[in-house]
Amino acid sequence: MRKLKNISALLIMLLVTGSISAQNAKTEEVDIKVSSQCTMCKERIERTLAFEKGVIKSNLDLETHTVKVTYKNGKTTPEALRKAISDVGYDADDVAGDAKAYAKLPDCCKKEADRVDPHAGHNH
Ligand SMILES: [Cu+2]
Repeated sequence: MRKLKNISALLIMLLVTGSISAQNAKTEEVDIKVSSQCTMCKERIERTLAFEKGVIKSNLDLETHTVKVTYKNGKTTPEALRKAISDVGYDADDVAGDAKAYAKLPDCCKKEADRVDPHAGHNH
């Protein structure tokens, strides 16, 4: 009887440590530098990421052009997230934005040099 008790204690310990390490491995956070310009970009990128497999949440800081993404470990990778952002036309770290998608972005979402509006972004 005593032996059985020890075994169940051991099993419980294994279960507890197992679930703790599973929890640690569950989510991951990554900061990705993006070529966002305005709040429309923020919405577009966050929406894109929301539909991406494994993404729990994302928040784009327009001041720092950085999107913080929380994702399920093993369900996606920072590479896949950068690819998803690139697919809608934005640069993501060292991955250049897809040229076709970028061309379709509204003027305000383009980089200053590419804007049609001559009043936008000529500070120099
Ligand atoms: Cu925009």
